[in-house]
Parts: sequence; C-alpha cells; structure tokens
Amino acid sequence: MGSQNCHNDPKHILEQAVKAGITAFQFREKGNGSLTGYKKFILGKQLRNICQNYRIPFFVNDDIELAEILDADGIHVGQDDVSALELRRRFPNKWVGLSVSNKTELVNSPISSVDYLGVGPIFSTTTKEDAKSAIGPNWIKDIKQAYPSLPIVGIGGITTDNAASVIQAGADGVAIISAITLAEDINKAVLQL
Ligand code: TZP
Ligand code: MG
Repeated sequence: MGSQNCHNDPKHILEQAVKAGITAFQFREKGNGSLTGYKKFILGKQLRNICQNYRIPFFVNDDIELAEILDADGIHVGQDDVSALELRRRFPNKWVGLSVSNKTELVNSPISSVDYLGVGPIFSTTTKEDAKSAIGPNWIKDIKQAYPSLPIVGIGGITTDNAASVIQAGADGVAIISAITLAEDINKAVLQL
C-alpha cells in the first residue's frame, strides 16, 4: 500500500495490520494522490521501521533508489520497470519480485532471475488505475504446473471472501491493499484472511 490507499494515518494502518499478522509489506506509493520526493522518503522510512520492529520483510515497489536508501529486503517491479534481470545483478541480497498479468508477459519474463511472481489482477479492482483485465484464480494452476518451485502471490480484488480460492488454486500467498487499508476493523480483516 501507499498513503493514497489510506483514509487515515498509513503508519497506524500498517501497525494494526502487522500486529494482526500480515507476513510481509510492500511500500507502493503511486497513482492519484500519492506522495513524491522527500515526503515519500519520510513515509517510506517510517513504514520501513515498523516492519523492522515487528520483523516482517519490507519491499519497495518500482523505486530502486528508495529501496537502496531504505535498505529494503526486496524490490517489486512490473513489466515496464527496470528489468528484473538487472535488479538481480545489482542487488544479489534483496528479493526481486515481478508482476505478470497474462501469458505473453509470463513467457517473456526472466523467471530464473526472480524470487517470486505477483500474479494478477486475479479479480477486478479499482485500486490500480492502469490494471489489466482480471484473469481469475485458475491461471495460477497453470503457472504452478509450469514452474512448481516458483513462489506465487496472487493480487487484485482479493478479499476475505475470495482469498481462499486463490490459495486453493496454488498461490503461496495473497497480496491485498483495499480489503485491509479500507477495512472498518483492520484487525478483524487480517485475522479472517
Ligand atoms: N497490481 C495488480 S492489481 C493491484 C496491483 C497493485 C491492486 C491491488 O489492490 P486491491 O485493493 O487489493 O485490489
Ligand atoms: Mg511498476
């Protein structure tokens, strides 16, 4: 998540989610209303500290310099960002994650250079302004069959009601923004997930 996904203090939201049991966090400060420059850095540092205090991995989306300055545990990139291959070379000690949205992207991806795939949007979502079409959980089965040892994280439109179907399709995890950040009771939402 980023501040643009939060209706109140992102630090408070992350702290509640971490206390309730989320297992990793990705700082994704982008899109309408997101912070830039120094403000983005300060928020990133504060969220990074929360993850450190609670011993969960901290990922940065896209922003390589920020990932470096904040000593992130991992970097997540999309198809149009810095290549995962280059990131692997530059950051041998960070996790590198890559998004794939369809078969064409998958076959053109440097699978052997990434630590996990973010697959989605699984369901339709309004959180990502330029999201591609929803692909449904079944595609995860095909990817798992083709790359059995590659960790897969489903993303996009995942809620307490449909998260189980993503795991049942073979995903190793689910990545969630709005169903946590906008939940009336974050603790309850995370516990249900
Ligand atoms: N990538 C694919 S869908 C998505 C991203 C970043 C948005 C996920 O947000 P939500 O609110 O969990 O659908
Ligand atoms: Mg990107």
